[in-house]
Amino acid sequence: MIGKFRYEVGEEDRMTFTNPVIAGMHPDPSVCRVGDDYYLACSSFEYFPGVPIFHSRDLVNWEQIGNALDRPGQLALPPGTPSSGGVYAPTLRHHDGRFWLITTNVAPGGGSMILTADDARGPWSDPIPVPGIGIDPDLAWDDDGNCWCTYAGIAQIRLDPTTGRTLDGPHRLWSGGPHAQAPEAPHLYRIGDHWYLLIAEGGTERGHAISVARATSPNGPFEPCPANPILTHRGSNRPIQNTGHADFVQGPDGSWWMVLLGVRPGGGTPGWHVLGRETYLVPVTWTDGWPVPGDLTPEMTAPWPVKPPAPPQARDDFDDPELHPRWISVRSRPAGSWSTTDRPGWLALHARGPSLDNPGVTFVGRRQQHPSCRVRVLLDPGAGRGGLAVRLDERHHYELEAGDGIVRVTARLGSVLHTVTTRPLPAGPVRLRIDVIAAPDGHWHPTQGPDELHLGIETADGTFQTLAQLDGRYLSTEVAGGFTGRVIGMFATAGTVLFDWFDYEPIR
Ligand code: 6LW
Repeated sequence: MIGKFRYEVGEEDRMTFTNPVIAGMHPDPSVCRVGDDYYLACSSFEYFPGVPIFHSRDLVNWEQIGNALDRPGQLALPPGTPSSGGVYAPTLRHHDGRFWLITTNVAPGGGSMILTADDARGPWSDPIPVPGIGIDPDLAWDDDGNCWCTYAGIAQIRLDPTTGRTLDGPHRLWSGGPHAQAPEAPHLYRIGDHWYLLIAEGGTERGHAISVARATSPNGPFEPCPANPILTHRGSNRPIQNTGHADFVQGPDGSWWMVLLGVRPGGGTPGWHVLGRETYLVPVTWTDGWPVPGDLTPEMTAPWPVKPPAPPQARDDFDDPELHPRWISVRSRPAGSWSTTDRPGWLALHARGPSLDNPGVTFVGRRQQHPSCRVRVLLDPGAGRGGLAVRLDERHHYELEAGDGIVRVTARLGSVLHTVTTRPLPAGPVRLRIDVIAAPDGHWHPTQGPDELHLGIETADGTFQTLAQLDGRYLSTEVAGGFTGRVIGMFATAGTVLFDWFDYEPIR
């Protein structure tokens, strides 16, 4: 039977898929369906552009199609914005023929805001401020046309989404289980005869959990599900931890699913996750009118055909004048700080700050998405200085920096700033390379770190001259704190530095 079905859907189709469905720092997923298309948004914190937007036809393979906050006029992250400040959890909905996105910029001078778009690819509107509400706002409409905005706490207002004006409230709704910390991430849905309020509780760390309550009106009173929390991996030996912050969606076949965040801790105890919080997919069935999530595992099965994932594009050679939406910068990316036309086919970065400790450093990077990966750049430092870095935040980063006749490996670990080694800079453009090697399975030791980073120079024939091997735990969320994961990227710390290409390849 299975064989017959496989034949019918075609040899290239397959039913199994791998979690996470969006790897790397893509937390707080919110999803909506428009016909046969799915769209998903995530948090982005201190990075610009903000709120990555993804598209999928099968809920499994996701392509980044833009960022909702991609103009400086939409998103200000001043230098005083701390790491893990900035843009928190969005909600993405499609209503009345338009996309609606609500999110919160917790940076100084920020606040909650609504954006709309006819096409999720953009352009997205300028933000409509929504004053006076908490983080994690949700939007839901009832049949009378009322728009309900529910946020962390859990509280709710009725608002005019076209002006951001509160029309009613706030009212407290429900705060999850007794003594639960951090009731947050609410999403409100009308499903059948009930309004369901799906929330996260327990904090976004190992205690993270998903609970649900229902009512016959969008304002309650809400009756908690007797099986709460309906999903948590706390205290378990499962490889996916910190599971929470979910959003319901129906698959192409009408079955129910949730997208949610989780992490993959590595190494010994207490376990270090380095890729940030990632987006997972789990099935949901319904019993007595309550949602029952299935097993959340790295290998999953979908009841509809799923194409094998396209191999990640290894090289960006900067031939396109626009940067792909996957490239992110720290707090801002002023027009004068980068160019693909100074030397066509090269990315030119113009320094704004002297080091990666600087909140306004010129940095263009991408999320690390695989536990083991190889990253290489071909860089011409000219008379400037710059290189290749693995960044967790200002106080936690490793980098290779070329300029002033040397290549330097620097490690910044909290208050400690250390030059690990230096080497004379070879003449002409230089290839810098970082291999991230995850700790092997089956060699568990309590003090084993999650991975090792090998930083060095590559010769034209591909020979890797390792200059330093550094323990990855110091670039983990458990050490640095906060909500983010690693970003690997190019930077300039003096003058102008040119990059011909940037390669990112998973190592399996
Ligand atoms: C987000 C909150 C959370 O606003 O973490 O895991 C916060 N959940 O809902 C930052 O991502």
